[in-house]
Amino acid sequence: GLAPESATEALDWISAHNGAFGLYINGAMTAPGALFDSRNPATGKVLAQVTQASADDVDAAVAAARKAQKGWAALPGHARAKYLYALARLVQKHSRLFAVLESMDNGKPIRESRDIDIPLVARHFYYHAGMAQLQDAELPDREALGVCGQIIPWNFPLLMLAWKIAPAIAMGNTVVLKPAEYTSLTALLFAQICDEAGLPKGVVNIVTGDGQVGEAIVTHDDINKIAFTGSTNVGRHIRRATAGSGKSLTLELGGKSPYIVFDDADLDSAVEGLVDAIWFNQGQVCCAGSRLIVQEGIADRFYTKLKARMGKLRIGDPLDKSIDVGAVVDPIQHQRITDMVNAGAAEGELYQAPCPLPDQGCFYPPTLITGLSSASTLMQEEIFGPVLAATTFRTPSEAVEIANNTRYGLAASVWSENVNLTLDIAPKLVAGVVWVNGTNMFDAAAGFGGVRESGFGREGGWEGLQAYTKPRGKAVAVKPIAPIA
Ligand code: TXE
Repeated sequence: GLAPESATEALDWISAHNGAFGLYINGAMTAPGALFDSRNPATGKVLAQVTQASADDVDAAVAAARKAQKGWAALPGHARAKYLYALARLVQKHSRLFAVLESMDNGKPIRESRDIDIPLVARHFYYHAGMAQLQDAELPDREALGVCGQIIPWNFPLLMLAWKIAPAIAMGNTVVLKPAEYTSLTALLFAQICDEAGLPKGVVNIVTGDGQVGEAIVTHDDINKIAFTGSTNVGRHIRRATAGSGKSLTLELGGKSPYIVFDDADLDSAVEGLVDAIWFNQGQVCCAGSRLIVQEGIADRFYTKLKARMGKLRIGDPLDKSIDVGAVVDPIQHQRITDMVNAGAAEGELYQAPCPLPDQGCFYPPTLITGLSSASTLMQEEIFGPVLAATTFRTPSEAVEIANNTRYGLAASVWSENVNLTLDIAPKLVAGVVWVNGTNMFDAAAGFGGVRESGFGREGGWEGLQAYTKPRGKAVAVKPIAPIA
C-alpha cells in the first residue's frame, strides 16, 4: 500500500496556536474564550480546542462586517476580484495542509480531501473572482445585500465555506460565518489566508461554536441575509425565526436522492457510480444517492455485482492514501446511523462489507439493505451514513413514482443506455439536479439546490449570484406639474 499522508504539518500548525483557537473578527484572531474539544473521529483523540463564541462575540463580528461593507461594495468588481484570485491561489499553495487538516478533523479519506474538496474550493474562488470582475458589466442593476450570516455543516467543511463566502464577497457583501462545531479547523486556517491575501478587515469574520452561536446569528438585527446548509429540522426552525425580519434566506437541507438503474444500463458503471453516490464521504453527502431503485429483472444480478464491489472497499485511516471509506464525523452521528440501521434492517435483507474495521474511532461498514418497501423508514429518512436502501420496480412510470415518493428533492441519478428513456424520465423527477449515467457532478457555474424539504435557493452559477444581490433600481414615477403641451 501507499504510505499515509504525513500529519506533521497540520499538527505543527495546531501547536503554533498552542492547540487552542480564538475567533477571527475584524481581521484578527481573538484570544481563545470558553473552549470545547474538537476530536479526530478516526482516533477519538482531541485534535484542538475551539472557542464557543458568546453573543457579544457575534455582535462584534457583525459590527466589523457592517463597518467594512460599504467600502468593500464600493470597490470596482475587478478590485474585489483581485482578492478572490489571491484566496484561490493561497488555497492551492496550502492545499496539502488544508487537505490533511480536513481529513483529520472530519474523518474523510485523504484522496477525497486532496483530489476533490480542496480543488473544488480553489475552483469556486477562481470562478467567483471572474464573476466579481463581470459584475459591473453584467449585473449593473443589482447590488450587494449587506452583511450575510452563514451557517454551514460538517460534511464538507471548507467546500461549504467556499460555497458561502465566495459568491457573497464577490458581489460586495461582507460575512459572518459559523462552521459546524465538529469541524472548525479548516475555517480557522482559511481566516489565516484571508490575512495573507490582504483582504480588508471585517470582510470575512469567522465565529465558532454550536447551534447557540448559530441562533445568535440568525436572530441578529443587523444581518441582511442568512444562508444555511444543514439539517431540515434546523432549516425549518431558521425559516420560522427569520419570518417577518426582512432578512433574505436561502436553505440547503437534507435529501434522500434516488438512484434508478434500468435493465439496459451498463451495470458495471452503475455499480461504480454507487461507490461514489453512497460511500463517498461515508455517505455524509446531502445529495447522496441513498435510495437504490433497480429494475426487477436485473435486481439479483445487480446486487451480486454490488456486493462483490463492496467487498473490495477499503475502510480505515483517513490519511492512508489507499483508503476508500474513512470515519464518520462524530460518535453522535455514528450512533444515529447504528440506531437507524438496527431499527429498520429487519424490514429488508442486510449486507455489510466484510472489510475489517479499525478497533477504535467512528467507523461504520458500507451497508446495503435490499427488499425494502418504498414507504419504509430506511427508504424515507435521511440516514447520512454509508447505508444504501434498495427496492425494485417494474415499469418506468413505477420508477418515477417510487423516486418521487419522498419529502425531499435534491438530486437524482438515472442509469440507462436508452437516451430516449433517460430524457423522458429526467424532467419527471422532483429534484434540483438530475444526473444521467453519472452522479455527483458539480460545477461552480451550475446552480445547486433543492425543492420540497431539501430547501430553496441555488448556490453557484448566475442564480447563486442573484441570491447575494438585490435589485439596485427602484421605479420612480413623477406626476407632471403641468400638462405637457
Ligand atoms: O445538523 P445541524 P447535525 C442532516 C443529517 C444529519 C443530521 C443532524 O441527516 O445526520 O442533519 O446533523 C448549526 N440555529 N444534515 O445535528 O444541527 C450547527 O451548529 C442556527 C444534512 O449536525 O443542522 C451547524 O453549524 N444554527 C446536512 C449547522 O447548523 C444551528 C448537513 C448544521 O448542523 C442551530 C448536516 C440553530 N438552532 C446535517 N442548531 C446537509 N444537507 O448537507 C444547529 N445549528
